Amino acid sequence: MKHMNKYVSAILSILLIFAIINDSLAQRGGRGRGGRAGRGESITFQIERIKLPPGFSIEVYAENVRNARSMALSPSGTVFVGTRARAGNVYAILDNDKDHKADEVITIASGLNSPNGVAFKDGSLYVAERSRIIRYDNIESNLRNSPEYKVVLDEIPAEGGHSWKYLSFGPDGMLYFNNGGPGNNPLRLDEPRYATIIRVNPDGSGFEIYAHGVRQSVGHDWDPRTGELWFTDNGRDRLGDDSPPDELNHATRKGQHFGFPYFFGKDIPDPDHGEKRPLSDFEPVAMALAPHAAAVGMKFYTGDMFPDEYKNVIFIAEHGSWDISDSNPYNGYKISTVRVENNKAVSYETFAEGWLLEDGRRRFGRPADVRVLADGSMLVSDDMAHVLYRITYNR
Ligand SMILES: [Ca+2]
Ligand SMILES: [Ca+2]
Repeated sequence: MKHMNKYVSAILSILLIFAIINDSLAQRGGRGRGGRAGRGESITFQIERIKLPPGFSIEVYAENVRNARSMALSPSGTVFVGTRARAGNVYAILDNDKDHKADEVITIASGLNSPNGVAFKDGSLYVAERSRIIRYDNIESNLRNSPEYKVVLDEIPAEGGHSWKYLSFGPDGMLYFNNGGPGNNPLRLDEPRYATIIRVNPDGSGFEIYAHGVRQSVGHDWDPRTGELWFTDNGRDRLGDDSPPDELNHATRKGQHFGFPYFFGKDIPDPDHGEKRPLSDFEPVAMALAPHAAAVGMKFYTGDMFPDEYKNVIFIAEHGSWDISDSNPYNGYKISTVRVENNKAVSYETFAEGWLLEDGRRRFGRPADVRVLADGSMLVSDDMAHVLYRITYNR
C-alpha cells in the first residue's frame, strides 16, 4: 500500500510537470501559434484586454478560422474569408440560427496561392490569388462539394512580396484589386502593372490600371457619398522607427500617381529614387497613418447600429508593425477611424486597441479586415488569433 502510494505520487508528479510544460507552451504559443512575425512575442488570447469607446462591446463571432484575412458577405449572410498563409484556404462561415454567432466554418478551398482577396456578386465568389483571379459560381449551393472554379484573369505579374490582394466590386460594377511593388522600394519602369490598383470587368476583360505609385494596398472602399475610391497603403521599411507613415489615399479619378517609390507620406523622399521626379507629380497623402502600423483592411461605416457620429467614418484594421527597433513600442495592432468631411480626411483616432500589451511587444492578435454586417454590427478578422470578432453598440 505504501509502495502503491509512492507510485501514485511519482505518476502524479510526472503528470504535474507535463501540465506545467504544456501550460507554458500554451502561454507562449496560445492561439497565436504560427502567427509569430517580427520580434514580438505571441501570447494567449485575451479578448478582455480589447478596449472600445463607451457603449461598444466585442465578442468572438467565429473561432478556428486559421489565418483569417479579408472578408466578403453574401446577401443571405454567409461570410467568406480569404487567407494569406501557405495552406491557401478560403472559408465560408455560417450563422444558421441567426443568433450572431457562427455555427460552421467550412473550408471551401485549399491549396490556393495566398487567396487573400474575396468578393461576392450575383451568387458567385471571386477569389484573388497572387497572380490570378478565380470565380466560384453558385457558391452557396456548393459549399460542401469542393466547388470548382473558373479562371477570370491570369498571369498578373507577382514576383517577390506584396502580391497578395484585396478584392472588391466598385460602384461601377468592376473588380478592383491591388498589385504591390515586388520588394521594399523597387522602381520597375519595365512592368507598369506593379505598384498599382487595377480594375477589370467581372469576366476579366477590360484590364486597366486605375491608380499608380501604390506600394501595397491591402484595403480599399468607396465613399458612399461620392462613389470615390479611398485606400490604405503600407509605407516602406528601414527608414527609421518614425518614418515613413502608412497612408490613407483618395483617388478622385483614374490614372493618378500616389508617389511610390519616389516619395512617402506628404513629402518624404525615398533615398534611392526621391530625386528622380518632382514631388508635384504625385497625389498627396489624404491622411498620414502611424509608421509601420501595417494599415490593411478598411471600410466606410454604412450601418445603423453605431451612433450617428460614426456614419460614413472609415474603419481601418492596423495589422501591426515589425520594423521598429527594440527600444520603441510597436505601432498598430488596433482598429482606427478616419473621419471624412467635405471630401477631406480630417481626423485619425484609435477606435479599438489592446491586442498589443502595454509593454509594446507582446500581442495576442492582429486585426486584418473589417466588414459591416446587415444589422450594423462590425466583423473584424484576426489572422494571428484565427478568429472573427463582432463589435456591437448598445444604445
Ligand atoms: Ca449561430
Ligand atoms: Ca503615397
